[in-house]
Amino acid sequence: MVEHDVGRRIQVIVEDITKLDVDAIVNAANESLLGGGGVDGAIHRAAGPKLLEECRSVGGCPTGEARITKGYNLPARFIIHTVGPIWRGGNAGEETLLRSAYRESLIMASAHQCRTVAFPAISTGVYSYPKAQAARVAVSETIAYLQNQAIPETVIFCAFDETTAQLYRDLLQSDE
Ligand code: AR6
Repeated sequence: MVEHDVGRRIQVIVEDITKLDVDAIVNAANESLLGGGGVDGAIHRAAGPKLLEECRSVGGCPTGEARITKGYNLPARFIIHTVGPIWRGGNAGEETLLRSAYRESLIMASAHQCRTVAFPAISTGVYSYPKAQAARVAVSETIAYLQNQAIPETVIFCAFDETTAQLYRDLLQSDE
């Protein structure tokens, strides 16, 4: 299926991602999948201790890949855990790895029939990826994916601050 008007399938919000009642939220995790700070810490706190138990049994996730667990106490049914790259100046394959993190998360969402999936701004916190460059990767990779896939129907970019949300909005507008 080729869908040309994918803009209508992408939303931008400013919200705590743990509050969203969607099929899947994406977690910006680390390779251990055993929790951490930032959005990862917030997701583990909100989902409850059974999430850590399931994550232990998953056995980690290489950078650029994705794994899926249940959502436990979250409104979201699934958590897709992905690992973005640590920013090392831009010449260490960071963009390729960040693209892969978005693409692999979307593939996981499709495989589990997730109609609505929400992404945080992967790698832009503790991992220091420049926010504008990360937003460009997130938007372009998501558009490319949705052009060839009917599921997920809707992708939400869930920013934690207004500045990040505006980066997404500007990119989506200039795409129209
Ligand atoms: N809802 C939505 N976005 C959030 C939330 C939230 N509740 N909390 C933070 N953000 P980060 P990374 C935003 O640091 O850079 C962890 O320790 C935040 O403003 O969470 O990929 C992991 O275990 C930022 O824009 O993830 C890894 O070790 C974005 O989420 C490491 O951090 C991502 O920031 C991963 O670092």
